[in-house]
Amino acid sequence: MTFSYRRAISYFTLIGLVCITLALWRTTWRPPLKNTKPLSSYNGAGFMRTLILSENCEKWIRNTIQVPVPSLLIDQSVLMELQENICDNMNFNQPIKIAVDSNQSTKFNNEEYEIFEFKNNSKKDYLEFNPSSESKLIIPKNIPLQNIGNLKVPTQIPMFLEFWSRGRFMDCRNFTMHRDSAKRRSILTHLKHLISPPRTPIPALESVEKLAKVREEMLKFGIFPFLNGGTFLGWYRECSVIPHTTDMDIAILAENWNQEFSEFLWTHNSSFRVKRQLGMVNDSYELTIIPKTGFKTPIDVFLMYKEEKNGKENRWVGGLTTTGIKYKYIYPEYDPWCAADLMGHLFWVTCTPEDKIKKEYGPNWYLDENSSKYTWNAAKNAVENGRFTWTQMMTETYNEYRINDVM
Ligand SMILES: *[C@@H]1O[C@H](CO)[C@@H](O)[C@H](O)[C@H]1NC(C)=O
Ligand SMILES: *[C@@H]1O[C@H](CO)[C@@H](O)[C@H](O)[C@H]1NC(C)=O
Ligand SMILES: *[C@@H]1O[C@H](CO)[C@@H](O)[C@H](O)[C@H]1NC(C)=O
Ligand SMILES: *[C@@H]1O[C@H](CO)[C@@H](O)[C@H](O)[C@H]1NC(C)=O
Ligand SMILES: *[C@@H]1O[C@H](CO)[C@@H](O)[C@H](O)[C@H]1NC(C)=O
Ligand SMILES: CC(=O)N[C@H]1CO[C@H](CO)[C@@H](O)[C@@H]1O
Repeated sequence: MTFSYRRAISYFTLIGLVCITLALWRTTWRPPLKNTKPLSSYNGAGFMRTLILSENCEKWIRNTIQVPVPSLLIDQSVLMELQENICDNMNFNQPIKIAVDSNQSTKFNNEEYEIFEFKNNSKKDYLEFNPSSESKLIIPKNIPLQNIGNLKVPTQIPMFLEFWSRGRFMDCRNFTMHRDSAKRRSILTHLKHLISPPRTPIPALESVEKLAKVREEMLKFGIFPFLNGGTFLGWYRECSVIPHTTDMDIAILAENWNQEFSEFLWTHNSSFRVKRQLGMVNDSYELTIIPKTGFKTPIDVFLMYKEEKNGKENRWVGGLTTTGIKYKYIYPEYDPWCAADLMGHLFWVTCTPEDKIKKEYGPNWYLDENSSKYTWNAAKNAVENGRFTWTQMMTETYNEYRINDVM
């Protein structure tokens, strides 16, 4: 009797140990680090084309659009015709739309033009149209232009038109946050920090500058990133970066992805390099890139996929644990067609920010409490989504690179 009793105890202890080991393995196992590939040189094959205006088009512009002060051509129908670069049969029965820097003291009026004003603030990386009106519109400042007389003509026309259609300005809320001071933190939190020190928060301004640099590099490939996750929450709630965040998040609609950009990241020509690649381009793809300058802010880039559900179009981004479990963060109908200011830099955002934030962070999104304890797979809109196999994790879907701190 005693004997079998003992046996049962050791048996259960063994099972217990196995369970604990399995549970630990499930959360802590990760595929080994991989060595980086040597960087090559980028040949420019994937860059957006810049138009060189034909002689005919140049002549047409010189003859038709003579402006007394420096002006920017913003007329969509004229630009679409110029994109053909033929200009044999130019006929416009509306006044041509041009824009003039609001600091111009020479005002002019002419029935042939519809004149808009823009503000070119040296502290911002964007131009602001209709600055004083409700329908403010902002576009990146760094646009290739060709000067013809006083007229500046955009020469990446499809890109310029996209800027225009994504330009509606969205304001942030600028809530004043009441944050826990270090003193008020619980003993438990202190203990936790002793065992696993929290990652160092990122410096806001420099991080935003790097993020703007990523946007510039992506635009060379026609990719339009938009703010996502904690970076998006910080922008909307605080017009800033949440002080306790440790990385930046942006997303790209999957159909807007250009594989050339990831080629580019493996060259000397990018200011960033790949620290980690998760998933596959068609499933739960995520890149973590870091600036080559040694500045530590990691930037997470997510692809946002489309799916049909009950006749409705949903969007989702993936998440992946080190052991291969996939998550889906679901957003019904994503609409990243608006533009925002984050510390002087332009970023695209959803036109319905509050709606999206409530989906992800719940009704108490405006409290800091939740976001400081936030773990990535606790989002309100996250569901499990199958898993990658061990072989996939070892070879393809979890590549974290061994990168020396000194580069
Ligand atoms: C990439 O950088 C190399 C030098 O590091 C330069 O020769 C080459 O022109 C650059 N490529 C592009 C597309 O700018
Ligand atoms: C207007 O601002 C631009 C730069 O934004 C500057 O180059 C130009 O000289 C200014 N013009 C006047 C009249 O101040
Ligand atoms: C905006 O101002 C900068 C100088 O601050 C100037 O180089 C640039 O050409 C201006 N852009 C336009 C569209 O006027
Ligand atoms: C947010 O509010 C603070 C003070 O209340 C102000 O200084 C700051 O300019 C505001 N930021 C934005 C982007 O509106
Ligand atoms: C993604 O592509 C791979 C082949 O590269 C294929 O095996 C896999 O089924 C695809 N996944 C999805 C979700 O379409
Ligand atoms: C997920 C989470 O932590 N939710 C909490 C957010 O904050 C409110 C109010 O403080 C709590 O009631 C939630 O449980």
